[in-house]
Amino acid sequence: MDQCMRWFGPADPVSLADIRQAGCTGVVTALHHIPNGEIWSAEEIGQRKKMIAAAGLHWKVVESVPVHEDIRTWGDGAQQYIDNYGQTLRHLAAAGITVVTYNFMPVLDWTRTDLAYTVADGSKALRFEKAAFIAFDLFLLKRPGAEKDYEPAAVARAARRWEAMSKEEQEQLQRNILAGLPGSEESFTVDQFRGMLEKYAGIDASKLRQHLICFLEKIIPIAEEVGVHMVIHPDDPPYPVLGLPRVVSTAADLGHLLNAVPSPNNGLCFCTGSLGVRADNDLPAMIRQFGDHIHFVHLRSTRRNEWGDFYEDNHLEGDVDMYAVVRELLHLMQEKKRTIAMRPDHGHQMLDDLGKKTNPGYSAIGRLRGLAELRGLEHGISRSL
Ligand code: CS2
Ligand code: MN
Repeated sequence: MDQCMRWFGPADPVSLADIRQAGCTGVVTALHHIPNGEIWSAEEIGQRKKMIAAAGLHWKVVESVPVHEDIRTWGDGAQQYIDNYGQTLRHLAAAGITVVTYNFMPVLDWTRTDLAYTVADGSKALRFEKAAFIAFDLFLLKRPGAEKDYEPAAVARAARRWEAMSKEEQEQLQRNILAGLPGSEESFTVDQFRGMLEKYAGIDASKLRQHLICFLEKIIPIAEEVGVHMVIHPDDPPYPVLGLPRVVSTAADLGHLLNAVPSPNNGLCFCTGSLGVRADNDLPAMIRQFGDHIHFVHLRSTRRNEWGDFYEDNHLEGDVDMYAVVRELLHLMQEKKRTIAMRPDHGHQMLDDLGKKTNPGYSAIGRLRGLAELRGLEHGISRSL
């Protein structure tokens, strides 16, 4: 696989030189300074590309060209934002950047309740705790009708959890959920967030899916014309949250999306960390089923418990069978004679990074550990194939 790391641009505390020393040949990045919905100009793309090349690296994948909320809700600006999106794809393709990641999660991108969960070895991981999340929904957001979404026992646990939290912990929980994690393009106050939820009032899963398909029907022909692979990142976590529908969570979802707009350019970003949260997602089987559409891979593992909580485990531990996943990917690449860009998706904050201000999930050393382990695994498997 093509070893990459995500880089958040010049303001990232992890430098391009760090990424190169980690053993990467490429970076995954985006023009985060351009407001969501605006066209990425050829000049801006060219400048960024040059900066990366000067560090001895390649810009392999864009993650992400964000999809504006007006496209997801099919609001007034949808057509204009789609036109802009198409123009950005043309500019990227002209610069030779041909894998473009996006997601279709309403309002919130990836979501966690705890950004510094201490694991047994003392490093810090990201965690999603169901009781805390439900408590946020019921007692902080006070979303109308929210109780109906949960079992009575889960509501009772959430109430106990909320009572036990200090005011500061409650505020921290709100920030963790609404302030936006690295890579998500938006952050909200509680009031703004309530306003966003209202925009989704009439949008259920089938409506959202329809909007995704309409978007792809307009964008995929352009992607085909200019030679770009559009790759969708799955929902994280892979189920509806806060009453918002999610349509990229399961094998059935992926199958539906690929069948609705059949094209080799309608592709997937296979994120094992997101999909692996569900026990009913058989990851190696999904790679066999959808392999031709996989053009970018995020490797990460989570560990779930009986309550539906999960935390991000070491890359080779947890619920994802990373050996089986990597073996399946190697089979795919060998059979099709192609290589796929891969990045370790997140890592623990550890060692020297514990004393530094880092982007949650995106500190250097934890990802370096993940990458090193994954490379070793790949090397071992490929030698024995
Ligand atoms: C996250 C997301 O799980 C992840 O990979 O870092 O920000 C992800 O990059 C976006 O949802 C992709 O559009
Ligand atoms: Mn991911």
